[in-house]
Amino acid sequence: MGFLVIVLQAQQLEAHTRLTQSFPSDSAVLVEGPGEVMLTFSTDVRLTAISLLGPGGELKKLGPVPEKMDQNIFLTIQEKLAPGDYLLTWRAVGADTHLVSGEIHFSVLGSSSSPSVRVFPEP
Ligand SMILES: [Cu+2]
Repeated sequence: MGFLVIVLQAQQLEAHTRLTQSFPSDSAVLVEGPGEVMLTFSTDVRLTAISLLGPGGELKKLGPVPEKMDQNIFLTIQEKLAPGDYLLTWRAVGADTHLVSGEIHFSVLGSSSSPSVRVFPEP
């Protein structure tokens, strides 16, 4: 494997594909749940996997993964995201056939700005 990688790198002097921009961005705190996910790469990519995990590890439905290679990848989020923490995980094949992957963490705040306080009944 090591030898193969060296040969490919010698022939491929361009930089490897990387994620240059995303919506939501990593560590973003959003007032409302986003309706879409956008990933922008430095070259065309073919997206091979993407998942969005919500609070409690619940998998959220995303729009169809585009089949053709593109530098900008859009997917719709097919349900309203409740307040909480989310993890978007993606994997793609870059134009140089190298695999790239990443994780984006973001949070959705509640529409009410006051923190929710849980009041338990007195024993
Ligand atoms: Cu590469």
